[in-house]
Amino acid sequence: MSAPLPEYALNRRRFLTVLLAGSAALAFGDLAVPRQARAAASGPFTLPPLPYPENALSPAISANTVGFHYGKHHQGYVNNLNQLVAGTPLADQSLEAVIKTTTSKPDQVAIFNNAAQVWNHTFYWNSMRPNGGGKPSGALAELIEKSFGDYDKFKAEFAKTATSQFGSGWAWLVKDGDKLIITKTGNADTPIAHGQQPLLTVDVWEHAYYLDYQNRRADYVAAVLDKLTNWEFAEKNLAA
Ligand code: MN3
Repeated sequence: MSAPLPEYALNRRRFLTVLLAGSAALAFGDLAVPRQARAAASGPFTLPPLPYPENALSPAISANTVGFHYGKHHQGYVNNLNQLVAGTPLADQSLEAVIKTTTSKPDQVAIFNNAAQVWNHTFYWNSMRPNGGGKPSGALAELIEKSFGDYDKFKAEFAKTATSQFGSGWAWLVKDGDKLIITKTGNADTPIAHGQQPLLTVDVWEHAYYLDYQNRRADYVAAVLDKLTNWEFAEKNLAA
């Protein structure tokens, strides 16, 4: 139950820091202005709209979880990133360029972490859809068979990778040459920092599932694979 509280507490502290620094417009806006306008007003990076209503993934993922995860955590990474790059050349770069520029640089860890988390979460929301999950079709189905044997073997390996990530992180389906592989990354790390092309991801930070599943990460991952996986999004990434 430890992950949501420290992150939220961090956002609160940043909020107070901004308030004390005299940026009254931003601080007040955080309370009063609608989400999109608020993000746009505070810096170059914005929170992309959620691709579906907050309750659309229920019961696999509740509206309560999506509300906190998108509205507090994802928004928090956007806010942090905007504060960290303000007045630097990174403020004029794309999100992907910021990630690639700051990866593996010890003095830019905070910028990398927040930029990568903004990107990873946008990718995560798009990796799911209401009434998704189950087996893919077409070229993707063939590639799953070629790479893993069959869909059930793919699913078992993905679930094993997602549940074995120690602590916070992400599980990914990644394009690797002419086949697919399953990988995991710790904390904010992301395949695009390593030149890889991801097709899908599942967030395995506790904040992604604790309100609904408590410590049962395996049940959360199974629900995503069975009910929510957005294979159309994966197909689009495969063609990219
Ligand atoms: Mn998350």
